[in-house]
Amino acid sequence: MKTAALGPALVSLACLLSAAAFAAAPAGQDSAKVTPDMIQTASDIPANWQTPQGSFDYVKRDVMIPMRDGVKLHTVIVIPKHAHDRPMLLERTPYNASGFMNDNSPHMADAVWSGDKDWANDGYILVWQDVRGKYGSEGKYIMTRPPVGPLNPTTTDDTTDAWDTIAWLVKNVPQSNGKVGMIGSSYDGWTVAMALLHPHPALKVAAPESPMIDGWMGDDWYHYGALRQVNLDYFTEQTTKKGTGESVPRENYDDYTNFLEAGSAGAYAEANGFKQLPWWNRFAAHPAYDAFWQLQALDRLLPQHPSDVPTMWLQGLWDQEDIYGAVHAWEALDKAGHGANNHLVIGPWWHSQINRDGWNMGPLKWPGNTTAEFRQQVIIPWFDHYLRGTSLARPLPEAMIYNPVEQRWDSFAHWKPASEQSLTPLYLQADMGLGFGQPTGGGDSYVSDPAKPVPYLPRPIPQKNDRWRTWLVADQRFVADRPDVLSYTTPVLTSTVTVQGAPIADLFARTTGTDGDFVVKLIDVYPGTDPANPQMGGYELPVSLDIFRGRYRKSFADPSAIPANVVQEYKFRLPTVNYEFKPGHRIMVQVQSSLFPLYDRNPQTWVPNILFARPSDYQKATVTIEHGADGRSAVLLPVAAGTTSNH
Ligand code: PG9
Repeated sequence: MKTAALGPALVSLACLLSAAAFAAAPAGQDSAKVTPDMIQTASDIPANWQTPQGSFDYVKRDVMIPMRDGVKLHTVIVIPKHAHDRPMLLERTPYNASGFMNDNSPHMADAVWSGDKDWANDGYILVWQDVRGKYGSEGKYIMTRPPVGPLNPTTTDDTTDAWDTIAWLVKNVPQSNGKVGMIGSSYDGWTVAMALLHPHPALKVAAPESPMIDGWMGDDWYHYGALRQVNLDYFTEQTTKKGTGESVPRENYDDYTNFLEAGSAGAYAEANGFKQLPWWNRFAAHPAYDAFWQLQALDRLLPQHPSDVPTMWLQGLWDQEDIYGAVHAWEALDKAGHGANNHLVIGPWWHSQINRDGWNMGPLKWPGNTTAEFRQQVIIPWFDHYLRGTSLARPLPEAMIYNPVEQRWDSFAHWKPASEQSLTPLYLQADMGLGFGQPTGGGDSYVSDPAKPVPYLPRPIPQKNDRWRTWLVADQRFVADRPDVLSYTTPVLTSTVTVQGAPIADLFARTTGTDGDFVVKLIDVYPGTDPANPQMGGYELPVSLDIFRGRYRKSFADPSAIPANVVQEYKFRLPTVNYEFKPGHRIMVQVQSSLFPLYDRNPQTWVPNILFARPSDYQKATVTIEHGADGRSAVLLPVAAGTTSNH
């Protein structure tokens, strides 16, 4: 009361004082008088700053597009100035639509991020949208929200949101020709694939790039049941905040140490607060390939709802994040009879590299900028064909796969899905040999020690950095001296072995443990010296590799303990290749039982959920890889017809 009563008196006192302040300038310093316009008590930041765009060659619109349930999604639309009759390129993202304009240049092609510059130069209207619940969009965010159905009892998903967005765009962007193409890589490739489950009629062409298709089988979360634990950062980055989330704080520079000291992946996650994250809790309750995973696997759903939209399924040969998705989505559609409008493209790239420069893949250098050339000469003309009616110089073949040895694109009028491949076994042999001849008896053993797992990169391995992008082409000599890595090698080749398709690892192995992982790498061993390129002398280049969790050898949905000391077959598909092993080179197959810390450690004793294995569960095991009467271990190669081999 007292303060309130004094209020007006205080105000007039303040006025008197400030009047006194104006008057109080020292004699002779009249120019130092303080006037009211010098004083600002409100914020210096205007509520809604608008950059004058008069000189810009584009117009940017920030809009909220209403979905069928009333939720509004934040969408950025960039339109070339004076445009009319232009196609629209739509990308739906959880990674901040506003960030795709990452420069304030008045020129559209300079203002947009690297992946869209060529599209801007071609005159496209560019549209980026925040998915539900992320960044500027309303609604609830759900990680790769499953389609409406048993796992999603609402009326909306990323299929309906894409539909509603396209319906709005064709009505509300008068500069467009009413035709939309969808594009995007990884999560944004997943949103393209989701749109294809029931596409709006104005969606005329689509390119899911490195799309996440089956997170359990071979994309971001697991590979055949082995957890990709370095992706635990993704859980927090994506779901701790509506905007950019936090990454997990690190005690040590070397993630090998961080994950080893934590114990299990579950212990690491929960020590870092993950129990607060609904996505982690759902994830941790479903370590096997149960209904939770099966019902959201897009390579299962797409053939049930095939679209007529011409679609380019695109990924990298060494895609370190989503190497499974595009190939499997394309195969599933092709096998179900929808090959006519679905195409497969595999470039010599790391994950999402298509949107950046493509001069090289780690130490492998290409004769040109493979990504820019592909964008300008293949994908944009192909989109133009469906969105602007322009003719194509040549039709897109069923599959286009880069041949990294000949350094050229190979076109395939009929690319066989893996189930139709004919395979030639390349057998593991005695004395660490490798060859196409029948193997002679025996087996080789190593001790797999969970206290000393095999690293996937030379240590120290910091939290994801540039080495992450190219780890799949790392020279494998860094593990050659480890006693727990078996390296089988052919003699020097005298003729070319061409491999086109998906190699299959077919191991016969026994272990003293009751669970275990198997890593198989198909490697090209370069000749010992290369005067033109000295650092490639003797290089051991992984051509295709993957990991398989032994408990799933009989069923991905119902894991079972491995009977100790009993030979079991572990058969799993490796990533697709288009490769030539040249004369003077040797082929190598490496076998090991861990790939750490990218994948969590298998405790090697049976536990119901490996995510929560206790420290005492982690036990050494002696693993024997058979190549005799007890089983002829091999990598089954899709050797191209016409290839000759001397071994
Ligand atoms: N590979 C990332 C991802 C996709 C989908 C789910 C989780 C992670 C990405 O680059 O978007």
